[in-house]
Amino acid sequence: MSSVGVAAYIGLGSNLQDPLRQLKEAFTALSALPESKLLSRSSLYGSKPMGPQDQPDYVNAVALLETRLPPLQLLHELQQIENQQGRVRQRRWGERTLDLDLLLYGDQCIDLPELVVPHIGLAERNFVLYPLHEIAPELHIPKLGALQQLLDNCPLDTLQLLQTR
Ligand code: ROI
Repeated sequence: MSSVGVAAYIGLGSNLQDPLRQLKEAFTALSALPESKLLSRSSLYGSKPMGPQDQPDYVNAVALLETRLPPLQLLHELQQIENQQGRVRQRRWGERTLDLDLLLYGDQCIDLPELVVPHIGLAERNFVLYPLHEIAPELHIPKLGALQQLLDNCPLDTLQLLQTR
């Protein structure tokens, strides 16, 4: 990538069809996105489902991209990766093969029908905050403040480190 892009943070989650493999393949796909560079990736974490409890545990992680893609184009690329990896989502708040959430796009606040950034629910999700903190401890999040502060108010609970970087 030639000129400097925007720092975009992507949340990864899977609880179907070999979640560890899903996330590793997703990191590979993210590293091949046009106009973008994969700058950093967190460890892989195991987490109990938020939502219905009668579904498998999740594997979660966060990636940092530097990108020159505009937000909606990046969203579209993320959806394509989800689909390429045979995304199935059986029910709302239920199990899924691969979720790629655009968590943050620089310091921008985006409020569109198809995209809300910062991602809704970010402050309550330990499976997002802890991996994010691992790769960006000093991060400030638009409208929400210092990541460290959010972490202090979000218990580690059942989140566990599965595989370090
Ligand atoms: N729960 C966990 N632990 N991890 C996720 O990535 C995740 N994703 C979701 C819902 C169904 C809200 N629950 C989750 O979309």
